[in-house]
Amino acid sequence: MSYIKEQDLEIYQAIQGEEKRQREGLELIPSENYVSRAVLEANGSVFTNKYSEGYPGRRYYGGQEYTDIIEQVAIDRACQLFGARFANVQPLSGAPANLALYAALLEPGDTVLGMDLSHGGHLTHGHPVTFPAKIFNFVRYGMKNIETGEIDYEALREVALREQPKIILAGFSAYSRELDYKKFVDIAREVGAITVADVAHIAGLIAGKALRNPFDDGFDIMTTTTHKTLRGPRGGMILVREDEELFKKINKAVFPGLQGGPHMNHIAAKAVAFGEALDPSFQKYAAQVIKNAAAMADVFHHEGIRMIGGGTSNHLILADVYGSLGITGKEAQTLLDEVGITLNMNSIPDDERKPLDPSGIRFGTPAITTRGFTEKECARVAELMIALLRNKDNAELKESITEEVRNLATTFPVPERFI
Ligand code: DSN
Repeated sequence: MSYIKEQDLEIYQAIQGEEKRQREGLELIPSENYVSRAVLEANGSVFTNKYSEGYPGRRYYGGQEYTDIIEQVAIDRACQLFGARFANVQPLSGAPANLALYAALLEPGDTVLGMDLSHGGHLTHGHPVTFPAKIFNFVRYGMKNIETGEIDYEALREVALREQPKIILAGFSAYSRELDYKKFVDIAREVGAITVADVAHIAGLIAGKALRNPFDDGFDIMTTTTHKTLRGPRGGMILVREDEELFKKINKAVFPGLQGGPHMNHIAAKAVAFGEALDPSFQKYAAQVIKNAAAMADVFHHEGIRMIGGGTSNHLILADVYGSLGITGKEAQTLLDEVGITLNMNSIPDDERKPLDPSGIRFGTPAITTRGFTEKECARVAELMIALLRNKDNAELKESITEEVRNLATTFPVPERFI
């Protein structure tokens, strides 16, 4: 950091501040994590200087002897991690990966069947405010029972039979239960649709063999980010189980269809992170993420706080704090921020409140598990959260919670290496 410090104090100080915030607070945003120093080094490497349009062995610029090495290593490791035959590691993030997917497989006006955003789906699965929603026809499925999280597979089948989608999307950003991938595949086969799992949130849990791999049930494609449970740099990726023709279309859609030069520094960092995820220790991490989330959910359940889906089977929890405690998601987010616990406000299904001041909070365990938290500490954090939300005007309690949060953070420092 000595160069930034000398040259640009303002940015140096902001980086230092962010590092301190990450070190001293407890990160519960379920889509965030801490990367290793090795990943940070690769991300900050000289590959940032390089243009590499094309793919390994087929580039449009010279000087590619090292870019080809890192991209091929990233591809091979990604395929090994997820049991895929093909991988494109160039998408800049999850949203561009999904855009490339649509560009590769759809004509304007074609239909995609995806999970309703208000039931846990993602903006890029066709929310009306997004650009793809102007081009393609998105139709929806949701939960049959919000209290158990069970997906309405009968309705999903009916919509599929009626709308004849080209793609059936499984995947979410605020859903806490496992999907029955086999049911998606059976329905897709009936209507001749391509099955795509957007595993952005749970990629690390799949790679770590703690959650079921959609490819094992016959899914055709997975899209993902690389920076959430997978614990890599910010970025995206598209995996194809088997079909080379699908993969060729995806490659063309990513480049030259939508992107120019790939961000080779990010690809180097992806390769390093995938190497870490292939280490046996990563399976322990993935299993612990889920155990820790379950421990937090147990406390919420015991304290009578409503959780959408009734609890969790993955890394995240969506709690209805407005319904259970009379405090809005926004108020809860702010209060928790003030004691050093970061999470995000989130709409709940059929929320009567607006997205910028919703009824819920969404939180999870990927980052605190990276710090070494086990069920015991996670249960304690859940207790502290609830105590604070129940006693928001008690300044003394707030102070003691702030201190306990800081002590937990000091006892479990952010690690620098994972293998
Ligand atoms: N922003 C990501 C999340 O928090 O889930 C999804 O895009």
